[in-house]
Amino acid sequence: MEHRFDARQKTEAELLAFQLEGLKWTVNHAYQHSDYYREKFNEAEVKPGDIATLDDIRKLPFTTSKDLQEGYPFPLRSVPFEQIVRIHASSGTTGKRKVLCYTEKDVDDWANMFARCYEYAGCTREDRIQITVGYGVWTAGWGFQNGCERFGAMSIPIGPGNLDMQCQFLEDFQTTVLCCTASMGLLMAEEIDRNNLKEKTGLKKMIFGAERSSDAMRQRISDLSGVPMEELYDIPGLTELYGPGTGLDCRYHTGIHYWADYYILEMLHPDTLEPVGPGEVGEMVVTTLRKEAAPLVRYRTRDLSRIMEGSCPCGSIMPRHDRILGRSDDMFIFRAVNIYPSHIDEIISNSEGIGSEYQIILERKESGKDHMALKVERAKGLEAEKERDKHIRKSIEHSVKKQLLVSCDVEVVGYGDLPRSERKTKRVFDNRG
Ligand code: DLL
Repeated sequence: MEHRFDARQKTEAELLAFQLEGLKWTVNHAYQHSDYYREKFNEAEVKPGDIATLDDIRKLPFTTSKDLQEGYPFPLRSVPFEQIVRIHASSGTTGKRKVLCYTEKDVDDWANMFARCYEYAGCTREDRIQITVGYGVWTAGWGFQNGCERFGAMSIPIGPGNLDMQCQFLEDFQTTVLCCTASMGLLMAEEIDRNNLKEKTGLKKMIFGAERSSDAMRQRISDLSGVPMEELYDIPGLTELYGPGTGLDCRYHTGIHYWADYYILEMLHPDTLEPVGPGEVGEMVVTTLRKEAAPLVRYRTRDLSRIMEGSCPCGSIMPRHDRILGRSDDMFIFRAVNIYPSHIDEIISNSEGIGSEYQIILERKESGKDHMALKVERAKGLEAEKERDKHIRKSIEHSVKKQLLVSCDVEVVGYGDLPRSERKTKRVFDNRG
């Protein structure tokens, strides 16, 4: 297939040279046009002229979400207002929203970057792409929409909710690609199954992201929707870095190819901020190469992943990172053990007789002791049965104890009893005050 939106650079050396040019441009642009960056660079005693190699990125100071919040409402702005054509804000519900502004070129670059995602997912212009993520100030709907139009497939811009209409559109328009959050993917798959639509739709692929999805969740989505596992594509993205579409796992699923001609990705230890070793988990720190309105210089995303080594059978020179494993701020400390929700994902994915949804509820007892409850759903089609439920409970409690070295109480609830979301699902409830 012709790759219209792939990077122009054809070798790694060309890509690195392009990155160096972009890095120099960004540092110069930010220094010249943003008071915020100029001050930060001055404090760190670094000038644009000090960037001569890609390694010189390490001379640059970090940018954090706190900087974005302090600069509200137009943080990192590096162009005059008359050049800003749009703003977006993160879905975050805590503190001030992160607001990012875009020039016409930023919007255009993002559409090209996103069109590449459809290309890597093996879409064609014959595809009919139903977009069920939110439109509005959130980047999601706009990202999938503009990318789809740029790519040239037919878009069906429905947004979230309205499951009846979603299913009717799937059937009437013979949608071939469904774009959603992972949570909405599960909801839609359950709805397809409930309405016996598997045979009636032409659904071939699903592209979902905005949150982590466990292996168990992807397997359920595939089983219920009839879309094969190989055709489920994980798409990452964040408001600060344009929005969705910063990479995609191609059909070989060897990791997420990230668009290294748009940004540099460093994988750093979250405490020391030094590069982690090859293949080790670190925090993703990104520096943009051509973003005008709100460039990012060493922006700490808090997302954790690792660089995948070797090459992908698809032949792309775009480097890969693993799926996003969690966020450093998702971690909770329970009885002195650091636990990530992804640890629980893994245990759930390897347990029999249960569905993919769960909730972790942390409480502090009057005695002052912390308590962890884990709610899981019985697998679809299984009735409550005392002995079986007890076996499920005990086996998950045992796995948690063995793998995380802490105790928890498992409760088995009916299939579909835990809340479903059309956006991002909250699964950890820390009520310890
Ligand atoms: O969630 C953009 C997006 C929309 C991506 C739709 C993909 C699909 P924010 O609301 O700014 O933007 O949230 C960004 O969500 O830092 C990650 O922690 C998390 N995230 C996004 N995609 C994934 C993914 C959008 N595929 C934050 N896997 C990021 C895991 C993800 N986490």
